Amino acid sequence: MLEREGELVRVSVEVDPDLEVTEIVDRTVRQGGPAILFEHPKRAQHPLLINQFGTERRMCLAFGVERLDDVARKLSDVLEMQPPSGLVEKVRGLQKLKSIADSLPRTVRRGACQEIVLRGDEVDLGRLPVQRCWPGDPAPFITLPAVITRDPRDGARNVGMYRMQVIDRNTTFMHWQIHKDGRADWLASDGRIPVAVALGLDPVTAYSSSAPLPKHIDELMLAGFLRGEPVEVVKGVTVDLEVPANAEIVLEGYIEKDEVGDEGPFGDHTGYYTAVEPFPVFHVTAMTMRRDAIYPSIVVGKPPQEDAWLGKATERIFLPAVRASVPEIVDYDLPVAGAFHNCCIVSIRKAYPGQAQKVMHALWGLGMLSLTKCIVVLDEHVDVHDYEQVLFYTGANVDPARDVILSEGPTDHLDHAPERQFVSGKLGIDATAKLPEEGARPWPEEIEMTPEVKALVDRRWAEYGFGSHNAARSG
Ligand SMILES: Cc1cc2nc3c(=O)[nH]c(=O)nc-3n(C[C@H](O)[C@H](O)[C@H](O)COP(=O)(O)O)c2cc1C
Ligand SMILES: [Mn+2]
Repeated sequence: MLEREGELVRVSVEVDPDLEVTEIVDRTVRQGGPAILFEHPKRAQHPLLINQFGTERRMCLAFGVERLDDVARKLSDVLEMQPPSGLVEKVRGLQKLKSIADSLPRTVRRGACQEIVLRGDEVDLGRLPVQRCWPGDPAPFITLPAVITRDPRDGARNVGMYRMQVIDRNTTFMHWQIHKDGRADWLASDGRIPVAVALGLDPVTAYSSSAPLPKHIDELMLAGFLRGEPVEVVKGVTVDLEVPANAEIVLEGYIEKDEVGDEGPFGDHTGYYTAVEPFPVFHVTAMTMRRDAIYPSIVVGKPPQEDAWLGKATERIFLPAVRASVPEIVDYDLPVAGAFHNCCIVSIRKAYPGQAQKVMHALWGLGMLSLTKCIVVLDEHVDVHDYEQVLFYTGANVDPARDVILSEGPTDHLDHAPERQFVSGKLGIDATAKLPEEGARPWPEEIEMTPEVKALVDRRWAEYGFGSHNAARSG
C-alpha cells in the first residue's frame, strides 16, 4: 500500500541498526520524506520498516481519510448520539450502535503471525534488527511494540506501547511508566503476569496501542472502530492471551511481580536521555512470526520525529472526547515541540467570568491531559494552530499580575525539570478578552477593515499595476 502510493523507499545495501538507521531516519523525517524498508539490516534476519507514520499524508492514508479531523468526526457521531426522534434517526442510531458492536475483536483459529513458531531455546531476539537509537543508549530498544496484558482482577485487556530494552536473547525490560495501564495490570498481579507483544501491525492498530484510553476500554476495540473492521485475534501458543492474528511478529512471555532491573538511559521524545530507573523484566517464552516477517521500528528523540504524527492523530481523534467533558472547548493544539505534555493551547466559547480558569482546571483533571504543564486559553475566533496568532493574543490580552495562575499536579514520568519526580507546578495563562467582572477596563475593539473596502480593492487590484509583485486577494 505504501509502495503503491509512492510513499516507500527500499534500501538494499546493508545498513547497521546500531545508530546508522537513526541518522538516516532523522534526516528523512525532518524533510517529510518517505517510509523506508531496510532490506538488509546488519546482523539481523528480517527487514526493518520505519517512518511509516512520518507525514500527515501517510497518517491520513492509514486512516483512509483526507484530513485527520475526519477520523474525529466518526467518533463524535457516536459520542454525541441523542435519543432518536423519528424512524430515520432510529435507523441511523442503530447503524451507529452496530458500528460499535462490530468493533470488538474477532477470535480466529489460525493466524499468519504463527506461521513460524520458535519456543524455549529457539527464541533469539538477535534475529531482529532492533535499533540502538542514540549514542548514549546502552543497548538496542524495541520501540514500536503493542504490549498486551489482562487485568488480573477482571480479565479486561489492555494494549499499550512501551519501549523494551533488550537484555539478552530472550529477555527485555518493560518500560511501562507510572501512569500507564499495563503497569497497573502488573502491580495488581500476585506473581507472574502473562504478556504478549505484537510487532508489525496494520497502522491503525499500531496507532491505537499508543492512544490514551481510559483503563477499562480495550485499545483493540478502538482499532476495530477506526478501521471499520474488527481486529482478528488468535490464541497465543504459550500464553493465555489473544494476539493480533496478522501481526508480523509476536513475542509471548511473562513478567514476574518482583523482578526488576536497571532500565535505560534512553534518548527519548523529551529530547534528553531519560534516567536509569527500575523496570520489570520480560521473559520471552515463544517468538512467532510470518514466514517473511518485517520488523517495525520508530525513532524518538528531539522533536520533531516520526512520533509527532502519532501524537497529532491523538490530538485530533480525542477532540470530541475532550469536548464531551468540557463543551465550551472549540479546538486545542498540543505543540510537537512541547513533546505533547508540556503545553496545551485551547480556544473556548467564553460565556461567563472565570471560565478560562474553569477550563484549565478541567484539563488538569482530564486523563493524560492532566500531565500538561502549561495551558494557554484563548477566545473562540483564535486559530490555536497558528502560533503567530497565539503569541499575538497572549501578548496583547494578558496582564501577568491578573491572568496567570500557578497550580500543582502530576507531571510526565520523564519530566526532568521538577524537583520531585512525578509532581510539578502548573502554569495557566488566560489570554481571552476580559469581562468587566474580571476586573477589566472596557475592552478595546480589534482593528478590522470593512468588507466593502476589501471588496473594492479586490475588484480594482489589476488597475493598481502591481503585476505579480503582490497578492491580489486579502486573506
Ligand atoms: C513511539 C512511542 C513510544 C512510547 N514509549 C513509551 C514507553 O516507553 N513507556 C510508556 O509508558 N509509554 C510510552 N509511550 C506512550 C504510551 O504508548 C501511551 O501513553 C499509551 O496510551 C499507553 O497505553 P495505556 O494507556 O494503555 O497504558 C510511547 C508512545 C509512542 C508513540
Ligand atoms: Mn489502556
